[in-house]
Amino acid sequence: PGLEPASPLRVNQVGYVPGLPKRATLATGSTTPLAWTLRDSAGAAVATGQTTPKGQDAASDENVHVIDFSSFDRQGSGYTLAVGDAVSHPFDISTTAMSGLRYDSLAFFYHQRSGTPIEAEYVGEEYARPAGHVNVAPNQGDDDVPCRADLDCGYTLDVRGGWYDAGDHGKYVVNGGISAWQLQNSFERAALLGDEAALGDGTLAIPERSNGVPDVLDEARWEVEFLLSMQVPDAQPLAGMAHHKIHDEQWTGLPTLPHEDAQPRRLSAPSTAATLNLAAVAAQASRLWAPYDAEFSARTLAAAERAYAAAKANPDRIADPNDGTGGGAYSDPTVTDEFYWAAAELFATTGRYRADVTGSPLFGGESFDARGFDWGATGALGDVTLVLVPRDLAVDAIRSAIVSAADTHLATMAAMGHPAPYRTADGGYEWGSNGLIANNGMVLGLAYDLTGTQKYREGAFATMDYLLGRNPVDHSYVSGWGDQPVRNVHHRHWANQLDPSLPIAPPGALSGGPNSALQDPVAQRLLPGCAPQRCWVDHIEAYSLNEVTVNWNSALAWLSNWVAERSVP
Ligand code: 9MR
Repeated sequence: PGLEPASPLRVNQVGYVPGLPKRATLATGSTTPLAWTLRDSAGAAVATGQTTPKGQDAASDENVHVIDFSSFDRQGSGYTLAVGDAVSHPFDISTTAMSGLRYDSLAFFYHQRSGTPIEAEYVGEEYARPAGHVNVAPNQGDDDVPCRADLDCGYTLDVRGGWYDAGDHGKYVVNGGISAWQLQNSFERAALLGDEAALGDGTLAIPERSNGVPDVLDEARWEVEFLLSMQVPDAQPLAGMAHHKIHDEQWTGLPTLPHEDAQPRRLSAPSTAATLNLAAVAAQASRLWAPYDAEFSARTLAAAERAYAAAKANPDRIADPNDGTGGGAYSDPTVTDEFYWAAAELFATTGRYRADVTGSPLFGGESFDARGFDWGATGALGDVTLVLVPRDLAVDAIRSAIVSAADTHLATMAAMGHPAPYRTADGGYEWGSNGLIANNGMVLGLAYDLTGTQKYREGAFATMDYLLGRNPVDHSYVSGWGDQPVRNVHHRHWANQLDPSLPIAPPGALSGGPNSALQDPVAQRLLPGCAPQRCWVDHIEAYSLNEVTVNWNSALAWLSNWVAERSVP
């Protein structure tokens, strides 16, 4: 598994869009231009040209050429490119090639729901499963969860619901929070600048699909309700803070479906980062839910304000970086960014908290850099909200920062054989590189939203090209999408590689992607010495480079919604 032959000729295996650049990459020993042919599904040559040699490419450690067939715009499916003996995977040229991806990538979140049965009616028989962690043996249930023994907090919490983070069954406030934020932001952006109806009621296969509320908000609410439940009750020390996470005492093996998990589950200590994350996401939920559910809108705002005040009173409670047994640590030593993000969301919702926004050292677009944002770097999320939501605040510097970050990403991409908007200082790729890439694709998309300048639109689509197959491992990193998609993601249910009676990943799940630090034994065994963009294998046990998580899928969902909308200029 994972060692499928990689074609030296790499394309977006899903499709290209008329009027936009159409580029592929060829790895070859040749240093002079080569002839390429584009064929239609019947095998007839429909366009020809010459490759452009780009020389040695550091990210892939290959000598590469670019094939540019941008001028060919005839819509169709089953196109292939060929150079000599090298043939690409088939692909479409169509304004709707990638349209359905937003719904598959959002479906991921329903699959990950905890505390509820996953019904065949929404996911098909193959992916249906009983409710997890509802106190039915061997589960102990998330309805009455105590703190870790070393905390002795003296109360239990009912923290049913939420999404499982990833291939494991942990629920982590900082990561679930940013993911809910990104789904909510996708809707908010569409409502303010684009096509809100595309994410409206009836667009997703979920139980709430005809309740009069946009489905993407319903899906995010499944997590927001969980976040609220993680708050320390009144009259307790640290009231209003949020517990950092809840997960199993020990790691479980693969496969283990949620309802089969027999491990005791425990709350970790409250943290400042988790508390501010809750404040930010609940404040954002409050303004988005105002037209649909006044009670929930008020409840989320009250929780957000309570959390924000508690974080101010407890500004340096950092989650234990070594607490990685039975669940991920998700420790974040710097919370300046979380303070800024929470203040920005509270300001956008209420008009108050202005001084906390403008007084932050991050105000003015200081959060944008070449790496981008993730669960530990959240300042940019506040900036995105401040530029989108109309308020009486000068945001020119933030807009400029977004646009100049997009320029940095375009410059990075221009120098790469397989362009991706992500670079680390030492040229390596880190755990979750595909999530960072998709988030920087979001920055490119926003730069286009703000300026209308084509190069940013092209950059966002090129980001999708990389994720969907124009990469050195010749795979689409999105399950079910493309001719050679990832299948064996690290997941305790989608474990077909280990148990043929279980399914592979359902369509729309994004693999974590190349990780040159090789942080698991399978990666270390199979990939020694790999070039950064080649440090990937489609193996279920390679968790440091082939896991799925809510935060990477929320980035994919945001970008695929944007791409679907912007496929027509
Ligand atoms: O996405 C997280 C990544 O940034 C960290 O480097 C890595 C190691 O701490 O953990 C990743 O998150 C994992 C989490 O700890 C547990 N659930 C699965 C997550 C994705 O692999």
